[in-house]
Amino acid sequence: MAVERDEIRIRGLRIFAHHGVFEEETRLGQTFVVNATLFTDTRVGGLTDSLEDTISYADVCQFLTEYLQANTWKLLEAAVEHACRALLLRYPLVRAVELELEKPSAPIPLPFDSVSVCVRRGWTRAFVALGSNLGDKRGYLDGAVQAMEADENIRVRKVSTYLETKPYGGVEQDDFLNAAVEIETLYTPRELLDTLHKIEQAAKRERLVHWGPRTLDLDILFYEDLIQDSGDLTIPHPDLQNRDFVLKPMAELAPGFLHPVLRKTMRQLLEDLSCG
Ligand code: PH2
Ligand code: MG
Ligand code: MG
Repeated sequence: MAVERDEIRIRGLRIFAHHGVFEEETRLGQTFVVNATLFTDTRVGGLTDSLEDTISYADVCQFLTEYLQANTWKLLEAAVEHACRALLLRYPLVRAVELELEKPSAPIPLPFDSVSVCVRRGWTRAFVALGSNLGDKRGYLDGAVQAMEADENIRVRKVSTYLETKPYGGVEQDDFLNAAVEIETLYTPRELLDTLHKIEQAAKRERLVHWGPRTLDLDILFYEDLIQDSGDLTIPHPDLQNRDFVLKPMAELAPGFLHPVLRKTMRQLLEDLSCG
């Protein structure tokens, strides 16, 4: 979500719609005011001077108006959450969006100017490790990539070469097939983890032996440069620097990607491991 620094700003777009907790609000409707900032790269459009190379703000205003009129939510929070998502799916050039929805005539029996909810949502670059050492290994990895592609909250950007690797970690078992993928996702880290677990379960993964044979193992390696340790979800993956079956695919996908804790690139980490 960090790269694009250019902004297309829409201020004061008035939309008559029916969102609200109270029955009168959904029945009568009222005017809402939208402020939107689209984070995108305007460089190409700036140089070609062609509307095809950018996002038409007129189009976005029309889209937001129709979207907020076609649906009804009780909460401003729900309306902005859904509208952000709809915008990000509709306009692939938008990396992130900040959306503020104001309700100047909100039912508050006190003097006030306006109330609003403002959120920022966007695509996050993340990396996922894939592994299989049971059954149709290639089929399980292919299936996992397809399952990620089929999820509209995930865009698969790059898939590494599949590598045959010796089991790491001491358990005697069959060789692995390993890979990594670069994705962009609208999911939070927790939502992404839950989604990957569902894909694993669909591959009939059984957690019998810890670190034992598995049809499909999907691990979050990085979520942009996020550093998080919350029990069952540690990002970056805490052992990736010791695993050549992770570093080789990572060095192929993103050799210059910097490990946010170790402050070394994937290329450097792989070299350290090969030499150490
Ligand atoms: N996964 C493990 C344990 N050991 N070894 C290889 N080569 N590849 C893996 O994916 C792997 C492993 C636990 O997740
Ligand atoms: Mg694993
Ligand atoms: Mg795992």
